[in-house]
This record gives sequence, structure tokens and C-alpha cells, in this order.
Amino acid sequence: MGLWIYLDGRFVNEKQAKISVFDHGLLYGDGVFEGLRTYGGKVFRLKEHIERLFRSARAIMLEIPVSMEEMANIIIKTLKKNNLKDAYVRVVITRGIGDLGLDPRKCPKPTIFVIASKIKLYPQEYYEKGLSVVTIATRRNLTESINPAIKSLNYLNNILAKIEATNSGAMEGLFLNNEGYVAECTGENIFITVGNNLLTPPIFAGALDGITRDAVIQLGKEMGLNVEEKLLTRYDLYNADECFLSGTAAEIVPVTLIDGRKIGSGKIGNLTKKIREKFHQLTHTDGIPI
Ligand code: PXG
Repeated sequence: MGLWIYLDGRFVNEKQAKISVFDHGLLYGDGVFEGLRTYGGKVFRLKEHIERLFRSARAIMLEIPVSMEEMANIIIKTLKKNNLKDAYVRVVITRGIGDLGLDPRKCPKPTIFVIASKIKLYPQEYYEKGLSVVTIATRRNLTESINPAIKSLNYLNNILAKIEATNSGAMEGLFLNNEGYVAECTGENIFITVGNNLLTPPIFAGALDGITRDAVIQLGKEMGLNVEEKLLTRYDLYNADECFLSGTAAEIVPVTLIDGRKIGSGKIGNLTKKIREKFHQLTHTDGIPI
């Protein structure tokens, strides 16, 4: 059996879903992607994900050969074809097949594929007891080099960070930007709470414009918290009451240890619990039906 993969206009079985060794997505990491989730048969923030995909593509001068509406239909069709209600969807657009050599003008047609499957970033127990996070020596890509707002296929910065974190025995790595301010984690945005304040670094600090981050900001405001996008240092994190990460794949995951320092009580905090609960409610009420 296996999954049905959307690949350049048709559905192929995962065993047959192959792309060329001359695809620049593989040769140079030249392309963009998105990761979405569906909950109970509804796609969460479909429009926002598609808009971000097109923004990423525009930033690297990659023209996606389908419209935003067609892209939405492709995603829905892939979910239907695989009969999935609770899924993780990976949308990838590469520069396409070209010559050896960087020149993207030699790639006439972008490759599009969509995988609808499952994802689990951390074992379930960490959602209850919290993650340990370490600051890694590798700095987040400079916004002037590869802007972290671009969700590109070039994830080596993140992978190096993940390796460093794993080598130090932590579950996640914390990225600082070149000035030493907190940016984000390897595949998640970061939040802290201090009293009634819910704080997260601004995008310009070197973070992805996370769609879960956006939802958390909205929920925080609805809960009456004072939400601020603020430059944060590690000192701010160490002295926070609570800390958690947000991402489509990770959802909301508490952080209870940073660089060996217990955060707050060292246990998942009450605001984190409440925000997580509200986020789950939102994912089950909001969304475009498959
Ligand atoms: N920062 C980075 C660097 C990410 O890659 C997020 C933050 C969270 O953004 P969203 O919009 O998801 O709330 C991400 C998310 C995958 C995969 O394999 C993708 C991400 C993270 C982990 C795995 O598709 N991107």
C-alpha cells in the first residue's frame, strides 16, 4: 500500500515517488517548503501556510507554477486521497531539474511534491515533564545572509544546531542571533511568561514568522495577557516564570530546563497548560474542512 504522494501533477505511490539527482532542491537545497497539520478532518491555517510559502518563494525568486487556490486544492486532494483526518502535510517546491552549476535560470520547471503523513518530534512524556534546552554555539543565520523568515530547503543551520543539542544531551537547541539575542529553537519559536507578560522575540531577531506563534499571540491577548514581541537575552529566559516552544510539528511544548537552569518551578507552568489547552480547542474549531 503506502502513501499516495502528489508529485508534479499526479499521485504516485511513495515507492515510486522519486525525483531527479539533477534537481536543484537536492543539489543545492534550492527551494522552499511548508509544514501544515490537520485536526479532525480540518486543515489548520491553510491560507496562512500557503501565503507564507509564496512569500518564501518570492524571496528566492522562485515562481510557483500554480496559483494559491490550486495549491490549496492540491493539499486537500492529497489528504483526501490518503484518507487522512489527523495528518502532517509537507509541501515542497524545488527549483527543479537543471545542469550542474548553481544558475537557477537553467532550471525551467519547479518540482512540486506534497506528502501527507504523520510527525512526532518528541516522545509524549516531554509534553508533560518539559524539554531541556541548551544554547548552541552555532548562531542563527544572519537575516542579511539567509533570512530565517524564508522557509527554505537549506536547513543545515538548523541541523547543525540539532546535532549540537543532541551531543550535549538536550532535547532542543536554542539559537541566538549574531548579537547574542534569543532567536528561536531548531524548528520552533520560543515564548516566556513573566507574571502577566507573554514574551517572544521579534521576527527580526532571526526567527521564522511561525503560524503557531501567531496563534499563541492571539490566544494570549484573548486571555488578557500582556503580549509583547521583545528582544530577549538568555538572562531573561533563565529568570522567566515559564517557557514553552511553539510549532506546527511540535505544537506547544513546555521547557523546564535551559542550560542547566530550572525554569520557574522546574515543572510545566499553569499559563503554558492553559495556552496549550486553548490552542488544542482552536485547532479543533478553526480550519478548512478536507
Ligand atoms: N522555526 C523554524 C526554524 C521552523 O522550521 C517553526 C519555527 C515553527 O513555525 P510554524 O509555522 O510551524 O508554527 C518552524 C517549523 C518539518 C518540520 O520537517 C518543519 C518545521 C519544524 C520541524 C519540522 O516539516 N518548521
